[in-house]
Amino acid sequence: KVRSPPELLEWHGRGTTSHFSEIVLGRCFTYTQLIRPELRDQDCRKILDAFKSAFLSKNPCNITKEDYQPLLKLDTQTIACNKTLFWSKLKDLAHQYTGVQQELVTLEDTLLGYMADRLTWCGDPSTSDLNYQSCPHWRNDCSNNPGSVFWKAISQKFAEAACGVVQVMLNGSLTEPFDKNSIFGSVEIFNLRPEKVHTVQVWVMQDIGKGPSDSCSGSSLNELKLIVNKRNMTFVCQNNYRPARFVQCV
Ligand code: 2NF
Repeated sequence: KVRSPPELLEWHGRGTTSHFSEIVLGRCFTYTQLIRPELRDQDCRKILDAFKSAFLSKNPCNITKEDYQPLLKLDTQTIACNKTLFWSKLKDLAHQYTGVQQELVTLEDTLLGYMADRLTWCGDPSTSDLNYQSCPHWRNDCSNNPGSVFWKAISQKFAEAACGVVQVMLNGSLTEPFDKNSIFGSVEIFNLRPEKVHTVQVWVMQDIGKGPSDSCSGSSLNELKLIVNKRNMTFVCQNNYRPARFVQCV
């Protein structure tokens, strides 16, 4: 198939990642055989099929959470209490930190998050192929695209499963470390179960070399505190949490 010139691209976002199916299948085997061998009996081909069935041959602006339910049902992984780490606008630092603090788990350290991290995917109603040319951009085209709906669905499930104390890493170098339109601010925080989660512990991390800041007492973090308290959970906030400071790159 000849690549269409840029002006004829259907959507404004990047197309499906080359070798999408091979990458997802390979990551699934890496995860279930090497990273979490307790999941070695998971059927990666079945997982890949469920993943692709969620969006293939469908309008990529009309994807729903229900499309991903068969995939989510195949994932039976559980996460221990007190071990969940949410992040917003600090992905790299959150992952550097879980790299050393290995019992903490971000969404990208779970099977589905690991399989999909940094990939793009979409299909088209007129074919059963992946669209490698372009996919809807979540701001410029539509929000109900395969990627956005996937991340929201698995973020919701991840939050619903959390228990005990949950950790949150936010970016203190932004004027609004807590962004109520982010996935953390719109999906994860509202899907924590107050019956199971007693405390939300926030670490507000600032870029190295920036002067002292006290984001915890700022209005953005206060907005988060109000949401947490209103949902009957305890709010704890710490600026530049020391153990995470040590893994922060200059
Ligand atoms: O790509 C991921 N690994 C990913 C994407 C979306 C959400 C992970 N998440 C989960 C993680 F587990 C975090 O706990 O949600 C939390 C982070 O999401 P966030 O929206 O709070 O944080 P940002 O740094 O603002 O965004 C993370 C990535 O998601 C994209 C954004 O462009 C960035 O690549 N993103 C944010 N909101 C949307 C949206 N509504 C979005 N992509 C599509 N639709």
